[in-house]
Amino acid sequence: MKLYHMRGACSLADLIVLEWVDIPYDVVRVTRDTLQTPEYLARNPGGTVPLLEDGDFRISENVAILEYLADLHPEARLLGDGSARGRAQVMRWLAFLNSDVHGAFKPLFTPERFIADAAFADMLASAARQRIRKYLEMLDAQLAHRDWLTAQRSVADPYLFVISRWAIRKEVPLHGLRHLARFSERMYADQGVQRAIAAGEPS
Ligand SMILES: N[C@@H](CCC(=O)N[C@@H](CS)C(=O)NCC(=O)O)C(=O)O
Repeated sequence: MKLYHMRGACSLADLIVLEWVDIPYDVVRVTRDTLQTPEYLARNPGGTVPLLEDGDFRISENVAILEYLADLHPEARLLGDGSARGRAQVMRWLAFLNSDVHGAFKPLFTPERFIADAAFADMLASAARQRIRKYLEMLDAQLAHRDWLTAQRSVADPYLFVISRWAIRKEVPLHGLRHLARFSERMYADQGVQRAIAAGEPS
């Protein structure tokens, strides 16, 4: 299996899941520039990571990739406890992270796509940080009485881990979000997470 990954990107979530389900993989490291080359766009017209190639099967979109990897190894139970309700709970958090929370970071990563006048970039960034802070409060509350977003470890957790790393990098205020902080510590202590970071972001 091949995973296309960009340093610091949401594709780290897929690397973590590859580690958790113990599938051998190769990382293809790309940059924002590579993503716009005709060769890459032929593979993924969206020009984004992650992109997964499994033999002759190619799939983009993070939610689809995470679900695919988890489905290949149902014994790892990364999509809930096997019940329709368990899976729905995992998908609920994954959808929220991928659409709302991830989307709210876009003005911080690529402000030029949202605002032509750089003079307003600070206002845009500050509004984005406030929006993200609200989302992180919801996530922190969800973690108040559990170790993971749902009753057991799932594909939603590596996505949240990526988001919490972004929040630090982009200076989103994190004061008081102690459940989220503990969640990050748990993830950093996990050997699969450590291997995924080493594979994707070698120093
Ligand atoms: N809808 C896509 C979005 C993925 C996405 O935004 N990836 C970012 C990295 S986290 C990316 O490739 N950005 C490159 C760019 O937008 O130029 C998905 O969920 O997989």
